[in-house]
Amino acid sequence: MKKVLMTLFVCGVMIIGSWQSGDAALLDGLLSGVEDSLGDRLAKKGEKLKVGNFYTSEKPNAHGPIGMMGDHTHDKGEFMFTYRYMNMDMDGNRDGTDNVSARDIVSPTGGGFNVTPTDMRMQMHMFSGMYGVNDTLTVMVMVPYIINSMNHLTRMGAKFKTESEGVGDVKLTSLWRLYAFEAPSIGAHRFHLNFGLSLPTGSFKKKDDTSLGRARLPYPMQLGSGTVDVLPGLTYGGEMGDAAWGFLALGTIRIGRNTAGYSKGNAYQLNLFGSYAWTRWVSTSLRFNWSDWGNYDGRDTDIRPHPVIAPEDFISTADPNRRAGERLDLLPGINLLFPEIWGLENHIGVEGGVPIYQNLDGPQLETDWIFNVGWQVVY
Ligand SMILES: [Cu+2]
Repeated sequence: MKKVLMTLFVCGVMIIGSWQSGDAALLDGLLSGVEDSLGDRLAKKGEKLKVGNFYTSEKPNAHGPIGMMGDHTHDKGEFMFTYRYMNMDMDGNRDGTDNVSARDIVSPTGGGFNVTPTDMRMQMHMFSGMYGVNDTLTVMVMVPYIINSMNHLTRMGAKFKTESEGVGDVKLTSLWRLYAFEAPSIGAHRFHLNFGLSLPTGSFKKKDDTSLGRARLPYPMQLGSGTVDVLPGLTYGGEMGDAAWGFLALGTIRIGRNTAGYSKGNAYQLNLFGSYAWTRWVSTSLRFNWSDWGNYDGRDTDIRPHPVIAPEDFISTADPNRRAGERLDLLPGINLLFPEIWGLENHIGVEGGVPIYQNLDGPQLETDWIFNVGWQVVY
């Protein structure tokens, strides 16, 4: 089912991509038909339909909630630098939609594992740059620095912590404006296509001290996928008066396997958000983020936390078939736009939230709390 959805999603993006290449006369005909009838209706109200690749900034909600990336494009020659701090706290385990206690997971009559994670913190410093090459194409580079720490409980009742830190996978993305139209009574509507590559710059061979000595850390503590990942996406953004809203679908498709012998699961996420500008400088937002990610293909034979016991029986995090899940997050946020300083436009965004649904191939650590803050400078 997941594979089917993923295929449909990629096909959809590719079809839209081929429209953009301009040889689909059918779509052009359809769009000009819609344009004509919409134009006629608006003309009766004394309004003119504007069609083209335009975008307005200088509003606190001109950019989406800060936890989203690739939600907006830039005009020719515009440059934007962003720094984000992202924090995710995971506390307690879940199997399916049910909570399971750490004691139960390591009990011989319960889960039967020898060790279990109890909680984890994932922090990320994300540096990104966007540049408007022309009024159709915006390019984006994202460089993450990841800091992970995980606490564990053993069957004997001992506790220990593992940590990993370093650069994650660098992403190169292009955003292609497809279509935009606006008129006073219908607001503005814009569509763009996202297409990117994630490069295997993050380590997937991190080691640390465990209860049984120094060893390669299990899957969730690794920093990168080790594969080149294709990142297709589609974005719609709307705006009317002080309100803005949008939809952003993003996929992650792994190409081949990494040198450790596995590939992480494919994933996709769907975002739906609305925002409202209360003044020229302050807007608030609410975002729903649905994400779905698969189990791994293959395994890393160097993830062997015990010399005799099979990795997937020893600890759940070493099992490539206990990685998948799906989750719906609800994230309120605030965006601030500051007055220009030295010709630079400054935005600050804060977003925090909680999952309202999560279903995991567990036992697996559940997400409890998400916090994103970021500073954007547009030149
Ligand atoms: Cu930007």
